[in-house]
Amino acid sequence: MVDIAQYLIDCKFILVSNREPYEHMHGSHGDIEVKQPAGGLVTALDPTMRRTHGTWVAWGSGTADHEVSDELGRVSVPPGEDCYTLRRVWLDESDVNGYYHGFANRALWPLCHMLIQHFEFRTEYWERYRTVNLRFAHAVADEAERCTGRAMAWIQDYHFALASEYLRAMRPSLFVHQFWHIPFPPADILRLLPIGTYEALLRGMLGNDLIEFQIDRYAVNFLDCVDKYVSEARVDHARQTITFRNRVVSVGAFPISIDAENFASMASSKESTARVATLRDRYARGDRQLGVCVDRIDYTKGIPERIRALDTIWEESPELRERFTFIFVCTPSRTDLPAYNSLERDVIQSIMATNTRFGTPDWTPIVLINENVDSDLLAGVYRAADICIVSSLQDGMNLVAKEFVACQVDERGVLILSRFTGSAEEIDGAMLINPFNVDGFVAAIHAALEMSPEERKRRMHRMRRQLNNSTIFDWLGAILGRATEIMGMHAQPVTA
Ligand code: ADQ
Repeated sequence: MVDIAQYLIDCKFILVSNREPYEHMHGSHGDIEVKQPAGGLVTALDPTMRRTHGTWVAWGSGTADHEVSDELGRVSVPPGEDCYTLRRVWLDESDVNGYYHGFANRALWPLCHMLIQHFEFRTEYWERYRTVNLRFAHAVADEAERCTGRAMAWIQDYHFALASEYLRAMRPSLFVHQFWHIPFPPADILRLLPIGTYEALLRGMLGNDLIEFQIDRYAVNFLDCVDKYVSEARVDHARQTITFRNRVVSVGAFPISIDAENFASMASSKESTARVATLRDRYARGDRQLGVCVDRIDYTKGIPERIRALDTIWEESPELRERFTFIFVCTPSRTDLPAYNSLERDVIQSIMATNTRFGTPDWTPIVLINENVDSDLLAGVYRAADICIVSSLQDGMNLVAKEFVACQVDERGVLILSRFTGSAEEIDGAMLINPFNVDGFVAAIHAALEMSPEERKRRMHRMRRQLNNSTIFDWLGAILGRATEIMGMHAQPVTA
């Protein structure tokens, strides 16, 4: 494993994200519980923060967060170990509605995924987004102020497109970089924001010294947008740099990954092995096969398109009824937004309709697990499956595809993967689909079901090898390596 801390010697590390790594919640007996949200980012960055004793700035969203933090919102974490500082930024209901549910999730999220039928802009959302970005910038500047040596701020995601510009005005010499987890749209889509807003968004992002995207295409889209809409910026497309306000901003592709070893070991545990045997005995005896998919219920993930493809295959090929079962693991997401609620209702109704149409007393075509599942349970389901379908309409990377590959320790499964995911540009060995093309999607499921064990093994083996050479630690090492390299160049005296 790459020792990430090596990049941060003598440099205070300030991480910024919307979600916090530890949430203090009021328990049912008047006590306070600490929750660590599941998810790759926290899992990967928490050990780095522990070792580097940095500061993590995030929205204090827990019901008991106020009680355990000081007057500046600071608290030492992990509780009892006190390795690093969590600096909480407080948001009231209007902030959350405008900044988070509003501009971030109703405007930027659909726009970046090019699903413009969901795009909604309100001036109030934008104003709150600006206010909250400014509040975060103040918190980061204050944290940087506390250290005597160098400091580096690393901002996560589309919630903070403006924070780096504000920070730059407060602390001109602070090194600031940002990882953009979702796609970046082409110029014709970005301009659906009001005139003035999309230029402000781009100028905001140009407050960074380095902007990291998942794949090169998103970086290219960003450079094109800056070229078209920020008249005072000079874009060098070949070098992927932008000269802006006498500074050079670098842009690049840094595909995120997972802790592949950890997933493989969860999938190989004694409990998982027993779970795999039970699942296969129930769903994949003889020539029957088991399919799986795992998602947050989000309109970007192509869930209705997937149900339609399965429905079509059982409709058109009656001989395949009872021959394969699909486990749908989907967790409700962003339930404060109407589009997400109605999608969840539609997904449940269509699964019930498919099950009613084709199910028999002995066979349920789609087994729905509508909840958040522990990752060790997930690892067992991934390992047991013969097929995994990822059918996103657009997706920055998609970690489910990588988790499935990591957990396929028996190398029996086929990955059917949307060509509109970042993963599709990285993983070589999946069956690529266009989820909008019903017949192509159905043909891919047919081909996957019929693929020989040798071919499956060959493809899966290749994908596993690639994944093991490109884990989340390689991703972190590549980003911090590039950031410290640029930081070093900034520190050198300029010679005429
Ligand atoms: P997401 O849109 O959330 O992430 P994805 O990359 O697939 O998409 O990550 C989802 C994570 O949630 C996976 O780790 C998965 O295991 C987990 N998950 C999903 N459903 C679950 C369930 N029912 N129970 C338990 N866990 C579940 C955003 C971008 C992606 C990008 C990531 C990381 O949209 O494109 O890959 O950030 O940068």
